[in-house]
Amino acid sequence: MTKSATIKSSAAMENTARPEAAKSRFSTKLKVIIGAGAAVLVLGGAIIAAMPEPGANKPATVEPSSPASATGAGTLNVFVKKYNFGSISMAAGKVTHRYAIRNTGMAPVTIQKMYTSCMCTTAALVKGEKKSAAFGMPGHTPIPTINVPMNPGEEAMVEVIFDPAAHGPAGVGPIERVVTIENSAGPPLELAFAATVTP
Ligand SMILES: [Cu+2]
Repeated sequence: MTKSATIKSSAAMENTARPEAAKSRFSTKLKVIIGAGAAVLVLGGAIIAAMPEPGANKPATVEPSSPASATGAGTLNVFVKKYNFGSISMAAGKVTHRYAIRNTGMAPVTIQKMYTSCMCTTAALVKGEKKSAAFGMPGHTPIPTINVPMNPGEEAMVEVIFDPAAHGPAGVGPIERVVTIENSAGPPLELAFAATVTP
């Protein structure tokens, strides 16, 4: 497989554009590791997520380096939108889940704000080595603008912590919560989780 053919096929499969540097590193690794198409998506995501990026070490409050309107549209996507913790107990304490989100579009996307639907739940953005503060429910805690840039192809994690004991004895039973991510690409991205809480 030639280098250009590798780039073309991986780009076509994901239907997304990557920065040129990421593409060439990606295809070089790909040739070494495997030529099969099915693994490209998985490997590509893992390699890109593992790569250090210039923006990754900046404070979360830094403005994006280029405007979202530069070329085409950015698109913020999540791999699994709804997660189920199953049966969890108040006695066992807080539970955590990380959602993987990715800019699958052609232009940078800015993550502006993150907040949760209830005071028992917090959400933090983990991008590279950086982790934001944990944000809660509007009205209970301040929800500052964070302006975290996501370049095309970039991934981050949304770390959600749910405290099943936060509502006291009344919190027993099935629950559902939502984490909202306001972003420059369009309507807010909503991540949901469910659980059944026991004492
Ligand atoms: Cu709650």
